[in-house]
Amino acid sequence: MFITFEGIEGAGKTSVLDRLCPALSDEGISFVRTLEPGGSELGRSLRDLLLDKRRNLTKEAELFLYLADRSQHVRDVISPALERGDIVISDRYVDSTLCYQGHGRQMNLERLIRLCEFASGGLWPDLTIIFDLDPEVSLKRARRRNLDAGVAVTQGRFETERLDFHRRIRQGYLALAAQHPQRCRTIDASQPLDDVYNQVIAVLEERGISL
Ligand code: Z5A
Repeated sequence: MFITFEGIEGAGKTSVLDRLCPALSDEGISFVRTLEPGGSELGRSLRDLLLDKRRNLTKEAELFLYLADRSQHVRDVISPALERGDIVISDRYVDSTLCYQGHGRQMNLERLIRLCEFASGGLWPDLTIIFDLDPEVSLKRARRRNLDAGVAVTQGRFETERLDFHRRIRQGYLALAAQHPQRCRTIDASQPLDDVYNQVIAVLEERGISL
């Protein structure tokens, strides 16, 4: 099974994965935890390029770097793990391109879908969990996290974007969830972490993964 976690920045995906993965290991479930950008060896270099806001990438250059990252990620990491029978859980995948580049950067969605199909070899997730919350709350969380980690509050390409950019991305995720009700499940990420985690566990249980 190929599972993706999606949502706006600071929505809590990493925090839930940090709890979920040890629980999967305790149950003896074989899984691979991965992420985009940066899931493959090449991807780690691309991630540095992509998230460095000093680079002033054009939106087209940014898009093609995300697609290059995805192509390598699918071939080197995701497909081999699925072929072994492992569960793959990726922190971000195709829907991030549709929402960030499509809704956020306002690039043509039909074209983006075709490019994502091309880069991923047509591999779509079986289940996508969308962490939904108000961007004002999630951006505060992300800034607090950066302060706690001692990195610049505005570190990263997207943290300096205006609030309406993040609002468009949120709406993009909600639209995707409505379009793909079989694949996508939306959870309320504004709740305390324990509750968010329990919502994720409930979705996984519906799909036959019991923890
Ligand atoms: N991107 C793109 O544009 N196009 C693409 O195709 C792809 C990606 C694949 C990757 O950034 C960026 O790439 C991403 C989209 C873009 N940019 N943005 N924005 P990243 O990998 O560096 O970051 P991210 O994926 O956005 O994750 P994040 O910022 O690390 O957010 P998160 O993992 O969802 O949140 P978190 O780190 O778990 O939580 C943030 C803070 O909130 C932290 O201090 C937690 O302790 C706290 N937290 C978490 N949950 C809670 C709850 N429930 N209550 C209170 N506090 C909480």
